[in-house]
Amino acid sequence: MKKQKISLTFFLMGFIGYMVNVVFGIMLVSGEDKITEGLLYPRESETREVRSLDGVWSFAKSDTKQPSEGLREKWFLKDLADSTNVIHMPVPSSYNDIVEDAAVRDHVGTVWYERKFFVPKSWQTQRVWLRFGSVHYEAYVWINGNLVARHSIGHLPFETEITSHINYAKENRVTVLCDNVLLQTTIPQGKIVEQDSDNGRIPIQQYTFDFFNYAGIHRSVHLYTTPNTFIKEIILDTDVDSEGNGIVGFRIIANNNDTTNYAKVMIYDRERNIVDTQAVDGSLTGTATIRNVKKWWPYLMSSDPAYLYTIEVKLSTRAEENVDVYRMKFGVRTLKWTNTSFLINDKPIYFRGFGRHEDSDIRGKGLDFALLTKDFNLLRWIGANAYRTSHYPYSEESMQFADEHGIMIVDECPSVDTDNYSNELLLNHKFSLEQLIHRDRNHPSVVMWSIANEPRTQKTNADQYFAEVARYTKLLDPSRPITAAIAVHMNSDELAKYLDIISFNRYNAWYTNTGRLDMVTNNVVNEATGWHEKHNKPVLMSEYGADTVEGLHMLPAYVWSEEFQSQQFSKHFEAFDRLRSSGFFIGEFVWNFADFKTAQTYTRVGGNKKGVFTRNRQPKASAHLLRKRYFELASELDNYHTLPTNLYEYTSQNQKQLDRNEL
Ligand code: BDP
Repeated sequence: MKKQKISLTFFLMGFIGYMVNVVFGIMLVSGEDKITEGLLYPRESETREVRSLDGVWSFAKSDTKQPSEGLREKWFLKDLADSTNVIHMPVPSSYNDIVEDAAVRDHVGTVWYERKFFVPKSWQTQRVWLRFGSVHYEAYVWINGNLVARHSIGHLPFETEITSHINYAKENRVTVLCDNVLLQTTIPQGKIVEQDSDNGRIPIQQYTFDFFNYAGIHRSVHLYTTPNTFIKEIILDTDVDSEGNGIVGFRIIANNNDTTNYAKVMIYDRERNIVDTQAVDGSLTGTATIRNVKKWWPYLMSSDPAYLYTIEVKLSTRAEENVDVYRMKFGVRTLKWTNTSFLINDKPIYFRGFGRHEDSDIRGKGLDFALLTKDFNLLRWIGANAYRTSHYPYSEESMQFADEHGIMIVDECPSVDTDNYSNELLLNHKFSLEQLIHRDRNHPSVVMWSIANEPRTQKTNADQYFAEVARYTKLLDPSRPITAAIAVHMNSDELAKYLDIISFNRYNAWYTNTGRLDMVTNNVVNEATGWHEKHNKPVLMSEYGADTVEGLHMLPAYVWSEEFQSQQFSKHFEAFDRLRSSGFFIGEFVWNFADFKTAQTYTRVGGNKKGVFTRNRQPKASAHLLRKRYFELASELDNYHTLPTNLYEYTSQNQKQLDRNEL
């Protein structure tokens, strides 16, 4: 089915009665047949060059009352500064917190970005590509005034070939229009309402999800080259045979689809030794074997976790040998699931992890390598082995970090609080999963797909809707189980039956029975048991927690204090241990790794404070408690006995004996 759609804000502005002069006319967007192509992560090789366009761009916010002004006046045809006032804006970053102006922070609608660049003459014989790691939510891109790309759904990459639009003899200009409007048919959903203000009637963006709707060019922008004939995709499918050899199925897709292409595939181990070489032609499909493979294990589940190999693909055509070369890292591991357990390399997984956000001060959701590195250091420090990319796909760079550090990922699409089911929403939801799976399918760290967070699965049409989302996800990737973080009561939920693993979010002693630490443990045990009994599937708790202001201490424990968070965690730990002994419970994820910004409401003091770390990544008291538990679990479940020497502070000579008795 083909569908016609115009840009969100333009649609919206028509809707609320503004004068619209849509420059693009009607854009075609198709439905299920929309399949992502290409998008290999930009990597240099002897046949490819990569250039970053990150840095300081020019930026202009549209006037909320004249949202289509820039399009009407064709700002993309000349320098942005010749048409409007521009300011400096870093890329990558959200734009919201860079300026001391609430109008920018709370802007609804379109903004403009622009920068200049040169391309070396040597690129003239190559194809040139422009790639965005993510622009939230909808993006239009012009090169030297020509519209070259359009993409919607934030948190996911897109690219386009710009070879024929490039000037080799002079400067080039890239202009980006970014639209942050969320509607009932976007993923995630939002709603625009018009309200009276002191400055007249204005559009307000409403949304139910609990994180700030940051917008802008959130991830890196790259220019890269490929030869004329190039490797468009590499799809891996790994397994381990009964003798312990790694089986690496690979499928290479070249852009020209020519059956006379051929390729040489080499597999290297971590020490750069060649462990297998394969020559393939025609279909470019084959299988490599790694004798005595070193499996990819999660952190603390092996003494040598996160082992990665490198696959090197050299593509040749009848006319030219080694026309394109691409290398990428991969891991070999198996996943299996039953109605009570989830196994990696035939060993049961017990998740000890977090729900998280891509969020920090100043840059919002902008990619930041210092933050990324710090976060992975903290994950290791605390002994976690997993996190969920709540509530949208995280950066490609973070997925690479997860592979390298052995952190298992429950990879979530951007559907949060899914409601008001419609065909258009369904198409966009499926497309978000298609783009996500296309992007992340080769990562060993990705062990599960999460198809939604807290969808309203008790509502009319939820059953039919999620039957289709689940079917489609499994069709795209049968090798990983699917889950969703459910908050609806099990008696009214219509989704869990379609999942392989049931995840549930519940805030005992916080949103229910606030402050009652004596009403946590049994409730958690009963709810998890109920889910298992109803659906006969493994169960994990995907969110629990309490808002906590760092430095607030109250004895006896009182909501918002550090004591309360620690004690509420501890009550959950008791429940989890009882559940572990009943055999179907496979993991615990604290909400949240760090404090994060939300929309302004009277329930949030400077944002959501359920972090175990502050927004600035400093530990609250609960972090130390959680660290003990996660390492103790690693020791008990995964034979990991090299515990950090500073896990317990010295208190007395008697302590060791007491600890031993307790363990
Ligand atoms: C859950 C949501 C999460 C929220 C959390 C909370 O999944 O996004 O941040 O509640 O309220 O319902 O802290």
